[in-house]
Amino acid sequence: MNRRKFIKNASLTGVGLAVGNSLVSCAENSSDKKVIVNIDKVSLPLVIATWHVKEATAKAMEVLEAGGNALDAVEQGCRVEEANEKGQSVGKGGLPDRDGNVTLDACIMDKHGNCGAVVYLQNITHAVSVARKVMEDTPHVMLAGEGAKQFAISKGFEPEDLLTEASKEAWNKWKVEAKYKPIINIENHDTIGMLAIDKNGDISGACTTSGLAYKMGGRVGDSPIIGSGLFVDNEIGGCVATGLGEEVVKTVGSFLVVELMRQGKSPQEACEEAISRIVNKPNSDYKNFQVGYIAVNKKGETGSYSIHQWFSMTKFQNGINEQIQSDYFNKV
Ligand code: SD4
Repeated sequence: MNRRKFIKNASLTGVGLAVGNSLVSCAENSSDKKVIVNIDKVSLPLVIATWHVKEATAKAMEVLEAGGNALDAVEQGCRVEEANEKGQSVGKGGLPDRDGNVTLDACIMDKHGNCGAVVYLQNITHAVSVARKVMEDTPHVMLAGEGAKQFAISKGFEPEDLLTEASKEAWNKWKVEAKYKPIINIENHDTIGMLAIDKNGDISGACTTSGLAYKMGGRVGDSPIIGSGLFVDNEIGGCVATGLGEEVVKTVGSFLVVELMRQGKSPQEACEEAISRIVNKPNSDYKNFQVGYIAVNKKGETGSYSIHQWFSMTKFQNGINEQIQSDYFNKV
């Protein structure tokens, strides 16, 4: 059975094991026979993340190299950007909503398909860690607003003011015109979405953001919605999204990418197809917004694609931590 068949066979269940330079996956097929899948040339562990976030991927790789699992790696990696006050789209220092409140969305998903999320979380920097606590310490998947904040405090998270002087100043400038319009993001840093495969071949992912700058109070994007901003299936691969969350939610983007990989598409082909679903809608307004996807499959192949230029992925594998410019749809 070759690798493609392995990915295509939705009935397979199994685990991957990194052996030297190859991944051996033991799985059971529908006739309950044990099959051994040799996946050539995969080099584990590996980490990918949206945008230019080398410090975050370096932190995740440090966890993985020390034998840590992919779940710890993505959480620790995302925390680097949440704590970075200069990043104005995530965690502390995130740009506020139009009323001046910084509200965070985050989620996390593990190799078993367990997941946790927080939406409209205020005053807690490490939203991704609160999401993990929701996953591990509650019978729920998602907590919102004040309930999420009180839960975080009960778990020992310290409340703090997330609106930095720089973000307050940017908000004050925005208020002069107060235009409510999504802006195509061509910055080199944004929402962080991260996927990792650990030495055992297991995949986890996380996503954390302050969402659209100057959004309506109460607005929640794709980033904390399992299947939209993030999806992981440990048999197949994972995907995370960035950009205008409303458009990602409408196409359940990350789930779509993983399902396309299940059907045999490479991560690159799957990301391209998911973008084509958005831009080829009748009357799509895609010229006015950005969406980007990154994906990894069980084989350790990666892909990224966006509607517009300037999206990038950071990838750490084989000792190389590099920023890779994404290919994109709108070339005219
Ligand atoms: C959202 N997807 O809240 C996030 C924001 C983002 O690039 O990724 N911006 O819609």
